[in-house]
Amino acid sequence: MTDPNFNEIKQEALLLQEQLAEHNYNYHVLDDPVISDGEYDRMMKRLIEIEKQFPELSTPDSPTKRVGATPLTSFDTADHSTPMQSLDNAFNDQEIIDFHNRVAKLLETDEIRYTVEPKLDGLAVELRYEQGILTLALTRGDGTTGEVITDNSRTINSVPLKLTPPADGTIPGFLEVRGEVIINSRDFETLNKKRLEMDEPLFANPRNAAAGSLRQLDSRVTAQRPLEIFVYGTGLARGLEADSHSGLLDTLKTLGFRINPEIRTGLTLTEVLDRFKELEGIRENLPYEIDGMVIKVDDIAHQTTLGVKAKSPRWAIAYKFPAMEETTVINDIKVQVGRTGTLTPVAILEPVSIGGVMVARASLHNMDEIERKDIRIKDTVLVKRAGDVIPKVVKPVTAKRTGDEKVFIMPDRCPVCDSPVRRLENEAAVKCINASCQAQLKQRIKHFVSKAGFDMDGLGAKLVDQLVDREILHSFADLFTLDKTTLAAMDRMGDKSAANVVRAIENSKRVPLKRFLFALGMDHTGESAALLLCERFLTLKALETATIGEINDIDGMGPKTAASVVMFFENQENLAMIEDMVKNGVVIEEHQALVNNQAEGEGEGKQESVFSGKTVVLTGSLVTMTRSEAKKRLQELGAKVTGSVSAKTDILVAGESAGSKLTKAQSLGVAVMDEEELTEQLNKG
Ligand code: D41
Repeated sequence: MTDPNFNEIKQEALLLQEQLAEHNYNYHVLDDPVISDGEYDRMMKRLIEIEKQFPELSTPDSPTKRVGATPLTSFDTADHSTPMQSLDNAFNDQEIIDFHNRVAKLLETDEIRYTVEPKLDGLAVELRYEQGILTLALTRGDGTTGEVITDNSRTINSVPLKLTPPADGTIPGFLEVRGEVIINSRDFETLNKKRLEMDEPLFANPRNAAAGSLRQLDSRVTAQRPLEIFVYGTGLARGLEADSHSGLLDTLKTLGFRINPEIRTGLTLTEVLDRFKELEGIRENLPYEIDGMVIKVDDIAHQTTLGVKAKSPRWAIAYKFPAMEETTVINDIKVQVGRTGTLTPVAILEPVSIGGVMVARASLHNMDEIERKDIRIKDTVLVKRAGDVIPKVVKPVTAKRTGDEKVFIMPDRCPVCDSPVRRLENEAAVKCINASCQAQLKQRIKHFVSKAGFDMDGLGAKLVDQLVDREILHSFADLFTLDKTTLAAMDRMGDKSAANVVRAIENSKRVPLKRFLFALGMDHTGESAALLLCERFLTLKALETATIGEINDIDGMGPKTAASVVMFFENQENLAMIEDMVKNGVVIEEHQALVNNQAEGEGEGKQESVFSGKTVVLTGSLVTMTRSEAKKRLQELGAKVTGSVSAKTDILVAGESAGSKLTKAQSLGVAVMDEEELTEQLNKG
């Protein structure tokens, strides 16, 4: 029995499928959405409804397949049409030069150009398309045989369910595409935070999270995970011609695949080595983890001449970054007392070199973390160092346990002042609540004199420790009465350095309100909160009498900061301390209000933003925030954020590698703003 409206409904379904595929591509491959999430969801809901009623319309390439399918009981395995090879590794420039010389000798030419790709730290997969439709997805497995993960792959939004026909309309009849499935670093953090709340085991790193998500028997679970793909090559391919690797990537791009924007082509050997240094530099700012760079001979005729070895091609090599994870032993766990009295357990490690830096200590955060990870004294542990941050203990290597390990117990007395500690309700932190604890005083003073505070150059940690231990410093105010003789009498100080410190203290006495507030070290009040407070209240006097409500009403400010600021200024001792500082010569400069402040006489301190009432379009990729964050903040400042550029657009915010929208905006004479200007304006707002 067929529905009399079947043909009409079929047309609607086909249209929805096509439109959803396109919007999905715009969003996840181009990172350039043109409709709202709400609109997308409504269209998807309607299509699911239709396909439920008419299952024959639910084709394997329908966008509804992205939500997952019935769970499996185990994974099937299947062979790759051609083996997925691995890569040889190199760890220094010389090994790359040797690689180049081997290649040059075999090719009998020095004229070799390379394509270099960031080496994504994810999971290698192969996607098979028959007549343009995704029919099979396999993990790399051992290179010959992989696990069938087709349903799971369909849930990855940047995996095309069918190929986009290029301009001439011909699509390869059979195509295997290879790529790396990843989870970006920010999504990984969010995922782990959720798992922590749900009491589920945490993933050690984004790579494990990607692998665990892709190897789910229930693809509906995979669909909930923020997986992404970048493709880097092909397996067996019929009906696809390319004479260079870069040309191949271009073709894959036109077929609808996501290609990493950091890939560079046409590089000489020296340019390859330069690019490696460059990637090392931007590594921390990339939204995903990479563990090196893959170098490929670009010319496919050259590749063919070079051929393959047993397991890897002769025309490619991976240049790996030094490992940022190492195993070592925890010799002891000590407790440090912070500026606000928080007791932080610190692992004292058997020193180990991680990526060229000796590491002897690693943060363990708090007791909850130690218990959750079950970290014990004498455990062999995996330690990770990333950028400039304090190294972290990732997990214990339980296989190495001997039975001699000891469970760490948090002391119930402060290791510095011996007063009892307290664990606040609903908080992981254990605190020493003795306000005159010397450990706290030391940390508070170090914070006070730091660059973002009073910026007293030369007053380093060791000097502060001595001055507190010898009971010369009891409060911030004492800093301003330090003289040359006192300072010169400290260890490792001479007349000259003492004089320099005295001068630095003298010069620091005139201080902008923002730095003064930061220096005070109130809970939950870092540099950005200090700035917000300044912009709202302008003077210390006004802030001293502010209410929780007034502070909480500031955009970007929360109740925790509001409560801590009000509590700070209600405390008579704190007020007396500020008075002492002023007596000792400190001049707190009133905050310089921004020029485009709202008309005078307006009671509210809220400023007019350049975005208010404006129609704004975001394009290209942003480095310091996600598009959705930028969108949210713009909306908070009164902007209307839309997807496409038209004569009605007031401002186009163009991130990196902005494309057609930028061209269009320029031709329409629309104001264009780059990311730097955007952040500046957002911070003003
Ligand atoms: O980003 C990667 N992880 C990556 C891996 C890449 N960009 N290119 C790769 N190219 C190859 C060859 C040259 C063998 C086609 C690879 C891999 N292989 C690879 N991934 C896992 C094993 C090998």
